[in-house]
Amino acid sequence: MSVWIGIGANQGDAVGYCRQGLAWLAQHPDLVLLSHSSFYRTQPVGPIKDQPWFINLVCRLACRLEPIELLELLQTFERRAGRNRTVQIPWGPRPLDLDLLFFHQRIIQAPNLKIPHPFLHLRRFVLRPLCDLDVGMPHPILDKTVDMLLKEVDDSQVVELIPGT
Ligand code: PH2
Ligand code: MG
Ligand code: MG
Repeated sequence: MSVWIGIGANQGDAVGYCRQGLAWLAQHPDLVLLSHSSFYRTQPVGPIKDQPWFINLVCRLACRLEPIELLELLQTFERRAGRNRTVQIPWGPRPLDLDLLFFHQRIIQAPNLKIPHPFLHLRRFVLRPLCDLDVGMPHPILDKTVDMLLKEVDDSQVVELIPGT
């Protein structure tokens, strides 16, 4: 039982922004960074294919915040990395993306916050690193473990391990 964040970046020093994102999470007084997956180089998924490949990983936190407070904090970190949502193309390039994937086994369907993340079961770049840390974690809506979801996901999405990360 913990909170899971997906980290992504595909602008500038993407590995550096991901490391910075981890550091900001680790330094926050209401969070404990418990572990993170390896880093992966991943092919863009979604409507915009013509953009740089992403760096993706996931991490696991202990968290004293409510989900909405954590969402606001993640958005603060994204802005600190130079992200400006008002001028950014949805699904397009971004210096740092911090997505709330799971909040324990809670299900939240608010207009501004959906947990589990509504697309995570369709994304190899999320499922592959999740399986590094906990293959047996259940998806609270789909009632399948993350390794079952990884076996079912579209395997044409290229996800390459970056050795040594
Ligand atoms: N994020 C998106 C859209 N497409 N593709 C990859 N490989 N990795 C991402 O993090 C990603 C994406 C929107 O957030
Ligand atoms: Mg996001
Ligand atoms: Mg995202």
